[in-house]
Amino acid sequence: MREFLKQAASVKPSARQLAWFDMEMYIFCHFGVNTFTDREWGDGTEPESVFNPSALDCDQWVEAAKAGGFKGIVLTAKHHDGFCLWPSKYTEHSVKNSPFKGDVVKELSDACRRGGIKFGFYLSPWDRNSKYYGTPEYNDYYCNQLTELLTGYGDVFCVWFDGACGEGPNGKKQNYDFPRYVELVRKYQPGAVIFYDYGPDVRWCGNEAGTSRTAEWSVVPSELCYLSEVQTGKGPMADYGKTEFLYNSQDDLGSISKIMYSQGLVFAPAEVDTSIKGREWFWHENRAPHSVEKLFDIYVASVGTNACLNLNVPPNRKGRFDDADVQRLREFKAMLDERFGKEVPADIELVEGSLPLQPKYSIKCASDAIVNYIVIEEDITQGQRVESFVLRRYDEPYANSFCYMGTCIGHKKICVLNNSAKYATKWELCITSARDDVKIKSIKLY
Ligand code: FUL
Repeated sequence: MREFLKQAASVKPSARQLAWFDMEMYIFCHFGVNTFTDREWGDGTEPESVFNPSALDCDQWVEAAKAGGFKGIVLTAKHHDGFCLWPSKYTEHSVKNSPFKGDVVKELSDACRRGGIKFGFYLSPWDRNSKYYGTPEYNDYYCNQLTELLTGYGDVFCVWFDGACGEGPNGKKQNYDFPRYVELVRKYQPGAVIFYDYGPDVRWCGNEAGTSRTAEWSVVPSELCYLSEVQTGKGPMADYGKTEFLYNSQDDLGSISKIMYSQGLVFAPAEVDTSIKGREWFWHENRAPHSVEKLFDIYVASVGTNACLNLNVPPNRKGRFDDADVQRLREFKAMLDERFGKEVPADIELVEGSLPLQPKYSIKCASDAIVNYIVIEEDITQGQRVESFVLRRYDEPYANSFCYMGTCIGHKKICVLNNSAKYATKWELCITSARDDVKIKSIKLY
């Protein structure tokens, strides 16, 4: 077991995953025929003439994303309805036959470059318009479109594959050739992370509500993320049981009790994708954005729980973000700056004699300080190692009382202190279990 846990502790992210983790937040844009038909899933019969943004302004999207602190935008280049936002050579069902005539993918990728943020795209494998869907030719069609997007629009940071697989116009379902799609992305955009429900680089967190699980492991069994690179041997119990029934919305994907049955482990961190308003992805009339407090909770549940946040902001029929959404993004950034803009100075020391797998850190700050958040980061270039930790306060009269119990740390863990704990001035952070020598990158107080 010890040997296997050491292997589990040293499952490492790729350079593209590290760059993605550092972005922390990016914007999702669902835009297409549904924007004009008031639907969430088009059926592929929408005439091209419905797509007609009257004042498309991708620079406005980029400025709004930046004002909210977001580092990139992922655009639905094609949703399930099959309508392409770029003039693809391989179909007539695109912007080229709409009154708009332009190329939204080009407008946005250029605007992102101008604005200094990253560009990514979503290309739905499910296509309810293509006559090829449900036949082997569809995989060629899909790869041709993927190649157009990978080669025509500069650097791409993320290719987002939707796991949805329904029937096409002829009533058939498609077997998607994911290994081939992955190979194409690696060939033309080696720096891009690939999102899909099950990895390879980024996996779905399992819900669209803006939450993640208590223990969000980046290191998970290869049975869950079968397209990711396997970095270990099999678990010590793999000959006696299986983890093959893992599903991405299950509560526990990566604790010791799960990984010990695995055939091998991969590094596949989670993305939390959710919408700035309601549960819908496309623009609809009269939808107010979530409150800024709710967006903050989503931030803590995603970025603060070892995941990245992909926040959907739907462009409207003009081709602009709603003013209310832009305003909310600004307020969100102001709240992040107010809450995390300035560290509370603290003395942090490794407690002498603590064990390598159970290190303790003493944390002290000035007597008049108020600490709302303690933010801990592991050095994930060395892998994800901490299984559990506690924060205890040490000032009288509360000496030795628990104020926070946590599981994973990983890229970033934001511990929200309760009303009484925030007035403490002495704490101890105790790692209570880890898979190998713990490598903490930073402990910060806000
Ligand atoms: C799902 C789709 O069916 C939704 O329309 C949306 O695009 C969401 C992000 O992924 O699978």
